[in-house]
Amino acid sequence: MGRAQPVTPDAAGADRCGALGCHYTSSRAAERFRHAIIFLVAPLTRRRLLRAVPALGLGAAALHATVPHSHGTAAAAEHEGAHAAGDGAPAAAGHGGHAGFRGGEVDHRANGFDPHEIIRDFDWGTTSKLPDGRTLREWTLAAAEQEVEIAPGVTFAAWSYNGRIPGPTLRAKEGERLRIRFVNGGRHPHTIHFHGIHTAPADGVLGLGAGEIAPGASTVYEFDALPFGLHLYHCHVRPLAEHIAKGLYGAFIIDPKDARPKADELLMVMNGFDTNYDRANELYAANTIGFAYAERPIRVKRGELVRLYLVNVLEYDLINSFHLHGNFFHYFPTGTSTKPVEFTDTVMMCQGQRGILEMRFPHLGKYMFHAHQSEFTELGWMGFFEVVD
Ligand SMILES: [Cu+2]
Repeated sequence: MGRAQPVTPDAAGADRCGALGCHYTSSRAAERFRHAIIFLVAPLTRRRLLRAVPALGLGAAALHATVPHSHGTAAAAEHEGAHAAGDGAPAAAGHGGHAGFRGGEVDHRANGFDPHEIIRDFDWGTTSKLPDGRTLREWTLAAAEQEVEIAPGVTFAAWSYNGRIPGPTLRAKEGERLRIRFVNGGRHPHTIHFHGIHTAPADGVLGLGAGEIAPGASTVYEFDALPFGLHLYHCHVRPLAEHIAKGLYGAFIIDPKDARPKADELLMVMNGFDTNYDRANELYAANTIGFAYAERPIRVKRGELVRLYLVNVLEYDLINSFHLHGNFFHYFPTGTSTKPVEFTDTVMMCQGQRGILEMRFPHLGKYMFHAHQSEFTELGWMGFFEVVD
């Protein structure tokens, strides 16, 4: 391990990293909205990153040096630590011959969330009865700013709902009354815009209802759970792309009155991270952490019905996709019908599109899933199902 690089004050009073080629300065000089620090030997796009990813994997140290990344406010110490950890660490080989960010592990505890928990974590809120006998279901969501380690050694100055990305997977039953209290704990105005059928004031956009919610302020969104299906929510404050790309989004499921058949239910929100704020993503994932489900496959049972709620919130890329190996699935676009429209192994989605996939695995073993844009796959958006008895 090498020693930490010195951080020295520059003429403008900012802390500047002494590492060769590192343009890092502390938050004192950093532009306030982005609070992003770019560490690069040259302007690096994801295409350059892809060329740098060796066929057999990319270690955390190499990744740190290669991926443009951001540091949060007053992150000089963290930055030093990252350099120190990076020096001389070997690049570990990925398994299976595909490129990966191997050789290190994301600290899910420090992040405050784990994609392996998010995948089966459905938040039913708290319920009570309204005078008319209907169920009222309630949640509180708070926006916050936090550092998230999105790949080993790569941190991103994120914005989150309830400390996780994606935010809580809100789940209700068709026709219930829903009440969501929103508290803005961030330093920028935010909202929650829900997809679904509701009145204009509940839409969570500028000029309607409470409009944009100022830092420290709160509001309540209330509407009926309609229609049944798989929906999403996200912040709708301008610049919209950045408010979404920072991490303010989540899935929102409304179960039909006649419940779907029992299944092993999973959630994947396909996302990406623009770590150098050039409006192109450097890292891709389902549920935020690249390669999380490759490092530790998702266990499912042979012959059991698996229901995957799949949402695309990817910003900056026009399309995303999901492809399953060794199997086919029934596809229910937006989940608004209980009859599938397609039996396929690949589905393509624009931002905001979502759907339910149902499958049973007839054979034991590991089955890959990934974006069928190979570039996204190589930059994190892939994993495995591990079929067991
Ligand atoms: Cu926002």
